[in-house]
Amino acid sequence: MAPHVVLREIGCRFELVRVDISRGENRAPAYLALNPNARVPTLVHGRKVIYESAAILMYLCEAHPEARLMPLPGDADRGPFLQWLFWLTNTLQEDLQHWWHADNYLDIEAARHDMKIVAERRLGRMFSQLDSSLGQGGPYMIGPHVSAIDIFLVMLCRWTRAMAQPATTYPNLNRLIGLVTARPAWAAMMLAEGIDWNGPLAS
Ligand SMILES: N[C@@H](CCC(=O)N[C@@H](CS)C(=O)NCC(=O)O)C(=O)O
Repeated sequence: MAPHVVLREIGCRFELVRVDISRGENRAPAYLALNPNARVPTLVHGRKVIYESAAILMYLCEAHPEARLMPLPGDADRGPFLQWLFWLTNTLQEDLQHWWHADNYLDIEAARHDMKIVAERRLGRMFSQLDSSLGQGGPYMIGPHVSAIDIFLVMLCRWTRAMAQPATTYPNLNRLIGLVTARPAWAAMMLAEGIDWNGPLAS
């Protein structure tokens, strides 16, 4: 979702190729040749193949500085940008993976159940941290201007939709979700992906 929104924000031409995880298409040999992790997304740009959505975001934002979605080297906001991008991808997203895909980590059902409970507790602390950070500055993660961080974070907020305390219940996060989802690039991404905030659109 996040690289897809950024592609639309920067306004470059691209072709979207659907990889249906529910049908195991991410494990097909042709896809594994591009991304041996069997994960989406993967960006193919000429001869370059790039996976990991945070890396794809940086790659796209650097190639299109005019979109102003990432502070460039030398900018005072570069440090906070990198901090949040790495934290979102290696900390917040990891616990979200534990909640959604406990089966990737544990074989025993009871242990998976425990893992989800712990993950949800940890996620509550992380979303409180984000909400408080947004409350002190904002309305975006690195101040008054939207960046790729906000797009990446709102994508991860959607992953909480089935949890007891989804991200929308945190006031400052909810304001950010409203701002990002109101962007035409976000709306176009959701339409093209055939999803809404709560899940897949009925076919
Ligand atoms: N760190 C990777 C994670 C990507 C990821 O986990 N994608 C999920 C879909 S949102 C996936 O491909 N899941 C397939 C699976 O776990 O089998 C990234 O940010 O690109």
